Amino acid sequence: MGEVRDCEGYTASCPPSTRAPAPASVAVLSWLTAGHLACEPRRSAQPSARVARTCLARRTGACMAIGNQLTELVAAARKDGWASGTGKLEVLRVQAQWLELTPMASRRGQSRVDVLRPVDPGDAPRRSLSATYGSGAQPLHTDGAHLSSPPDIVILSAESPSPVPTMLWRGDHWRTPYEVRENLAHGLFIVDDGTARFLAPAFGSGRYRFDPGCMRPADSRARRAFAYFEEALASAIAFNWTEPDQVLVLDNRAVLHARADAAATPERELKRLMFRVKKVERR
Ligand SMILES: O=C(O)CCC(=O)C(=O)O
Ligand SMILES: [Fe+2]
Repeated sequence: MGEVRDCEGYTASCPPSTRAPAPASVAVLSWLTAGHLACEPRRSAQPSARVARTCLARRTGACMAIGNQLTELVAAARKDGWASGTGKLEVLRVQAQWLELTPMASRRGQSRVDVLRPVDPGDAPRRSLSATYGSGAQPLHTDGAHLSSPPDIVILSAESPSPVPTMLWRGDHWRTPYEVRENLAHGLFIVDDGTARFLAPAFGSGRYRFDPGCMRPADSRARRAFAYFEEALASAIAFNWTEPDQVLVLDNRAVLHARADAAATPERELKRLMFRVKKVERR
């Protein structure tokens, strides 16, 4: 039996007491769900009207809310900063099509699935973190900071467990001391992706933007903001990649992340998807 969620939000791999009747068209959808979807307690009684509306049931005649797992992960990440689960990236990628998420590439002309591996500085793209830090520990950063409109949601996934954690730090800008907020909101950085340059603060339009690979301080407030994020690493929380097919969904507006030192694990590999939320609510 594949692990397919039906419109009630259950997966077929749930314990029998919570298992929904097997849907009629599991085979039709098996390519979508060729992997393990986490069996979590159902949080909402009904999937959103949108999911129900866009349910593939319309085409297959069965009632399946394929947007459900990603809907829950994204909603949790937007509330808590991050959320994790288990599943195949290809499945989430398909599910994203049913949500208000626009996929984007980190650099023009690149695939929308990034493969993140430890690389030596000489092999890394210009202005990337790897160009400066190689396979060593990365500093806290947001993804896509070189873009005028960075991704809102980042999904990281690891097919295999890794002993190297991803460090997570969630900022709470409006509870941050006033002087620090001033540095973050008014210190200006030069953002330089190697082709274009522009000035931007580390916090603006309700989101963080920070990446020492492509941003350097242009004034003293930005230098203090830089130091603030360097110190924040000490209070970051380790997310451990302990199981196959783990996924980590990040609110890239509110959370900075960093890979710990991966020099001893050249085989470490994460895949990444990035999205803009079509309707970003104001914070
Ligand atoms: O490998 C990781 O844990 C994260 C890597 C990362 O954040 C990046 O390359 O931008
Ligand atoms: Fe990153």
